[in-house]
Amino acid sequence: MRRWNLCVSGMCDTILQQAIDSGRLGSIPFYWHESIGSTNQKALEMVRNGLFEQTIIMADSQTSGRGRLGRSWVSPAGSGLYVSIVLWPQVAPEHLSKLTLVAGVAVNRAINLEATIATMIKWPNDIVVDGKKVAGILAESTAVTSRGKTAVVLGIGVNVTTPLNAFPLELSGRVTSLLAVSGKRIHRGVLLKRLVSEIAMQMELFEGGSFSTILEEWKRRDATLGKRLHWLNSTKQAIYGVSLGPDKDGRLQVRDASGKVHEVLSGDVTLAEY
Ligand code: BT5
Repeated sequence: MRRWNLCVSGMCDTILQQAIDSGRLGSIPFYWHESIGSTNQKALEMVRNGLFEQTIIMADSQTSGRGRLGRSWVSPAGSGLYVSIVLWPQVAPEHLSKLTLVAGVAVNRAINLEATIATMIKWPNDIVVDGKKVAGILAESTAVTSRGKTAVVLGIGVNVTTPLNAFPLELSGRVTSLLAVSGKRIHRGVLLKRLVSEIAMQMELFEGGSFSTILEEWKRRDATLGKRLHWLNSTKQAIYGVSLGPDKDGRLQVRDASGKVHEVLSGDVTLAEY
């Protein structure tokens, strides 16, 4: 129990230890890596190599943890949750882009329940507290596999007990951890178990056609509604406006100064003080 910082002051992360030892979290296959490039990369490779069921890949640390748009995810050992969950969503391919929002609600709920802090979601994938990022989501899908199904790898990173001095200087003041905000040392296994059960619940709603119910909850946690922001559109032109929140399909609506409403499909929005 002394490996991978699974015990702190005599309190051990028995859920994580059991998952490591048994190779399962409940009924779901569980793969643990002490150190890995990226759990998402590994999960995608496993799918390409014939994996066909729901699976969890988790690491104590990542050397090339990744975010969206080629960015990186800082993943120091022993303190963060770095996990990829391979899902096989029973939805038409055009709905897959909504999964980031579905996962956002699940991550938000899991954190609220275990850390008892009210997190908000910055479209599309940042979980924030007082404007500081505490968790991020990276959903990546594979081409249709030989079994005719599409896998989605849901990568989730949460700063659980990550010391704030473990982050590079450029992130200082922009990131935080559950410990820093709540004062609670939550075991990663406890958070993971809750996360997996919240994802199962939201996926059931999503696959049952109730995205609107999920979106309602998402909107109650919208960190940018009514705020000024800007982003680069597909022709790299900066568009400035006010966030109207996501539409029924989860695309962000932004109204510019002329009153024109723009639809943000992907990319990044930056909150602006102007
Ligand atoms: C994300 O991307 O927020 C998605 C992060 C997903 C990470 C998980 S960990 C398990 C799985 N395996 C992987 O390889 N990835 C997933 P994005 O919205 O692009 O945000 C990236 C930006 O967040 C960076 O450019 C930094 O500004 C900031 N950042 C990096 N590391 C951070 C951290 N640990 N906590 C908070 N912010 C961070």
